[in-house]
Amino acid sequence: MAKKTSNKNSSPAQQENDKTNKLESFVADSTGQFMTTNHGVKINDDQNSLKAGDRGATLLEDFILREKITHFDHERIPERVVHARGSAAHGVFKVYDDLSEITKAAFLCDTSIETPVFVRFSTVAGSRGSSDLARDVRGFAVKFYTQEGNFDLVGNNMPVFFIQDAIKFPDLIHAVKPEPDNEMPQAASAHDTFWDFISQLPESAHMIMWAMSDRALPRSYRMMEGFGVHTFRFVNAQGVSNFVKFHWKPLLGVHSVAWDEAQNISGKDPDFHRRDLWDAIEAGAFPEWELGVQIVPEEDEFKFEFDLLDPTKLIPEELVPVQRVGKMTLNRNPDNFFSETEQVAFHIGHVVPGIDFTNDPLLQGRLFSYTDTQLIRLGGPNFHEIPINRPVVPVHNNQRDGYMRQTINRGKTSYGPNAIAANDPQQAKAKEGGFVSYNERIDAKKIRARSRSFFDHFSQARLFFNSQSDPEKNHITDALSFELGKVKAVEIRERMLALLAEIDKNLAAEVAYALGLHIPKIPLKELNNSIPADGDRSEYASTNPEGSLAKSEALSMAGTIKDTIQTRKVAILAADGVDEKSLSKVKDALITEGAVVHIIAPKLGKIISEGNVQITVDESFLTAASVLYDAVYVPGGGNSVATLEAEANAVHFLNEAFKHCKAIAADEQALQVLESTYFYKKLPAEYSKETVLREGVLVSADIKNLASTFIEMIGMHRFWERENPRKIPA
Ligand code: HDD
Repeated sequence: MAKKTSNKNSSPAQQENDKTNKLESFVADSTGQFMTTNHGVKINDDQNSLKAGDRGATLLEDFILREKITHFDHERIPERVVHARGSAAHGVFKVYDDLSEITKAAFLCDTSIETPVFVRFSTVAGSRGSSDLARDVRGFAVKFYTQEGNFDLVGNNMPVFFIQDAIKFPDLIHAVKPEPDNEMPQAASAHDTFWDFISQLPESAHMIMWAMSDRALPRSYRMMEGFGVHTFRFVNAQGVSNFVKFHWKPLLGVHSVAWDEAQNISGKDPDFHRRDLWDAIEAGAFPEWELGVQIVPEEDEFKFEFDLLDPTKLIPEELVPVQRVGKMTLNRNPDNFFSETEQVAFHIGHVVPGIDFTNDPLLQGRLFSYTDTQLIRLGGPNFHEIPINRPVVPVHNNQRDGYMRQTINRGKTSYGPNAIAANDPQQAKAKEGGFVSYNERIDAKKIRARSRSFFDHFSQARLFFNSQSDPEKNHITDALSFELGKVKAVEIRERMLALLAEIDKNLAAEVAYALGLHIPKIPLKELNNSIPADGDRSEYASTNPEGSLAKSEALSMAGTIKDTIQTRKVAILAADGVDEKSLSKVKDALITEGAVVHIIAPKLGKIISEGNVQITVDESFLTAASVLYDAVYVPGGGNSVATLEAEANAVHFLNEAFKHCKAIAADEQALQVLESTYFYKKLPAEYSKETVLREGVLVSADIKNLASTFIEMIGMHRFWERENPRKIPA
């Protein structure tokens, strides 16, 4: 007999809130249920179609077959034109203090309100099935289900953008997407059309620095910053407006992987970021970010060297500090990828009273694009009725009909004014929560143009580059050398070199060296080909002022949070005959600090320790790869060490971990395994704690101290400094 079961997953990671409770009425769980048709008729045979005789033709009458195949034939919807590849989670947001002085948005004014959120992270260029580890910008879109309606903060993990005007967005995306004749390459900007476009668009210089930096290769979605990019407005109850830039600051710090590693992960586990987010939430290690705001009073609009409306500029934190005003915690995985993650519809125009727009021309164009794209993607104007998109407050919009309408609106009137229904639904006064647009004064001629205040294309690109640590700078040089190295047309490479020379002569020279080219001298006015037909080239020339700020610490990842190993993945390499104490002491210490530890052995099943203890193996060398871990430990035990030393996969594991600058530790008894690697002889002869913390390789007989130093090392994430001086083949 079919039995009714609760459709709530019993995992401790499941957390309820207003939104998830509302979603519950749409959830179906087939546990213990009979199979039915779409119309509720119980199905007796789902294995065979209805035929005229045993071997006969299938009958048109078979409604069960027809219904099943028809639904299957219609299962796909268009993927997002950008940000197609993504993953999402539910959570909550809470403000720390009452912000009513600067905004009347209720969810930011009351510290007792817990606002449900749904957050989707994504890459931009790749299609739905592409690798998580592409070198790309990451989307960071947050839907706040507030008591005043939905507010969507649709941002990226980089604070600026490639273009200044939305009219160039289709060009940018056409250039970066696979080339139209052969649909190659997938999820990669390293091809001619992208750099052809970029090389003629100096306004992209700043964003290119970010996109070529380690920010484009996050270790985890949980270790990325997020940015609203545009300057928005906060408006308080008195109608006073302040400009605001939104930030998300991850509590695990901002960390990345190496490019070679990213390429390997794309093969070993293309779902790496998706899995990482899912696993952390399932394990109860809930990802957290603080919401930050930079506030600029209206009267300071023109006090900066750049235009606040220009989306290729950030406000350095040295000029306007980021105030941390609240915390977001992701605490529940979706029940169904398609229904939630795929069907969620974000829109920069979803704002609530207290939050408003500015005239940033990129923002203004986005205000059109997002609804428009949902119409084609989700199939009609009722996409707001899809469960994940519904606000937690009632909707009374006087709209009717359209494909897939779900709401059954009662009554005769869907217009206003109406007398029949006493003008219901009523308009809300501002004090009743009605949205009133900010009363910005506009006094201007209609003109198709770019403001001169948008023409400094290089000073912040240089500020970003100069703010990077040496390893970060090297990574930018390598990334550009790789990307432009994949470009076939020499003139595109040369134009890029000229652009790079405007940012930093050394950077341009190093990339030129890698490309075997010289930097051409192209005057600033020749660099920009993004000019109207009647435009005068000189008038569209970029400016390149020095910029008064030499460096901004916040732009580098070097100074990020490095004192936690929460959720870091550590591999312990072992075989039969391992010293169980050496293994367990380190393993337990790591787990106590919140790390995830896997024992990797030549084969799956159990290994037997020196002292005859059975130890469960998590992965074999066949299924695991060093690129999927943050650190490696090799415990002692004579036979285990001898096996690992002779096991090419174990030695490769260590070599690769070293190449990618990860923390490596070994019990002194396991020294000979390390001696079989390429890197061991490259380490400095004199070794001290300082050397360990610089080089990230530790060998010790004192397991207790080894464990605590190893934890310190893993917290540092990567030892980028050793990357170039100690290059090894792996
Ligand atoms: Fe966009 C999706 C972020 C400029 C047009 N965008 C999309 C997503 C993110 C961003 C995170 C994925 C949302 C999700 O997970 O469903 N987009 C940005 C940022 C931009 C930006 C930070 C610049 C500051 N976008 C931008 C412009 C346009 C668009 C200038 C068009 C004129 N974006 C879209 C879109 C998408 C989209 C075509 C595709 C799928 C969707 O909207 O829902 O409308």
